[in-house]
Amino acid sequence: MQQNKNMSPLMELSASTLVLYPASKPQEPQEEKEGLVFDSTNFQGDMPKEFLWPSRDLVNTTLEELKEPLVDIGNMRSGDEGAIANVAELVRNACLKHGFFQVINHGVDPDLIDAAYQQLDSIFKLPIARKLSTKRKPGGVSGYSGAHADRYSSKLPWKETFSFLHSHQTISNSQIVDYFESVFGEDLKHTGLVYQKYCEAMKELSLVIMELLAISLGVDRLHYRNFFQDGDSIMRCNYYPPCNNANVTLGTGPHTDPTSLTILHQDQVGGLEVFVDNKWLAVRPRSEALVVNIGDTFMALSNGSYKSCLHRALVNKNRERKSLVYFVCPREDKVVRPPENLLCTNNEERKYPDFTWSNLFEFTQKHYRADVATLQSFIQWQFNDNALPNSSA
Ligand SMILES: O=C(O)CCC(=O)C(=O)O
Repeated sequence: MQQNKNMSPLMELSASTLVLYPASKPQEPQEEKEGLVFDSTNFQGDMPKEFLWPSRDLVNTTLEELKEPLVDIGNMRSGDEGAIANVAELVRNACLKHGFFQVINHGVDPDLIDAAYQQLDSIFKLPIARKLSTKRKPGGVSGYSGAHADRYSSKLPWKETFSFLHSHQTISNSQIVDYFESVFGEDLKHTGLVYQKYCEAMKELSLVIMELLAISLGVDRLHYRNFFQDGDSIMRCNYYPPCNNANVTLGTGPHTDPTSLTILHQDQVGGLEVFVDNKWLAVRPRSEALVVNIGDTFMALSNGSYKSCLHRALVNKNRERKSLVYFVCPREDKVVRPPENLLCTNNEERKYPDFTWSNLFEFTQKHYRADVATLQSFIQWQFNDNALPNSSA
């Protein structure tokens, strides 16, 4: 892959983050592992070594909360340009610093959010064999994963996940219902229907957030909306069982999201934390709000000015925890590059070369466990001529 002559050397990570979190090296694709089956009720005695995390990752939360802005996104519907400029400024400041904010008045029906939580039980309370029959294939997006034990053999996250694709291009309004029926049969058709509606609502909201991000960056208001209009997003349901040894493990280890934008709802248990100013800060659960954060791909689309920040999720000794996560992604073959007028207005050099989401996704699924340096490692790996054959524009 040729380096763009207008591009500066790879962006530096902040020194303090690097000290705590050195990047790992890209690996050859791993064979699918059999081995451990995650049934949390069997692991409440001595913690199996696979779930132990190094002390640097377990560094205690400071009990301080992140001071992320609460953004009234209802203003985007009001047409009040002054109010829109004010919320865009809040978003800009948060994204320049750590990339996290919460949105309120988002227009997603609270009953739909409740229903999405209820349906989590329909999946995760199934017998283990039934869940394993829908197991995510190596390198794939959709299906069940128990502690990612089929991919990794150490630092396993204390959680179960169920993920599925939400393609924005598909005209059919039953793609998720169809997926649920195909893996679970008729029983979970209603569950599929709930997530179908939930994903449609997330897609609509994400496009409004894209407009707000464009305004906040001073680029054409529709630029990112148009870019993501035909995206291939991913929905993930996270279930964190209670854990007797909550102090030696993590529900989700420290990572940045390789995707573009994440829209998350967490239940009232709490546990999401963000690494800012060299400390772990808690994101306060707010039932009426959705947590939004910038991922690596949007960081590239903003030419590095908006931050994709390290975060993790703790587990709880006594209470199960659930979260609903919608990862907004571009269409897989779209070329990721910042808008020209962003570069011209700021007279900036390119911080990252062109890439496609499909290549970055494949890198994270086959060669690299997402951490603080995923994007830098991916770009280095592409420079070393490991571009995958489908990297067409
Ligand atoms: O459950 C949470 O609060 C965080 C989940 C997360 O970061 C992820 O699924 O990538």
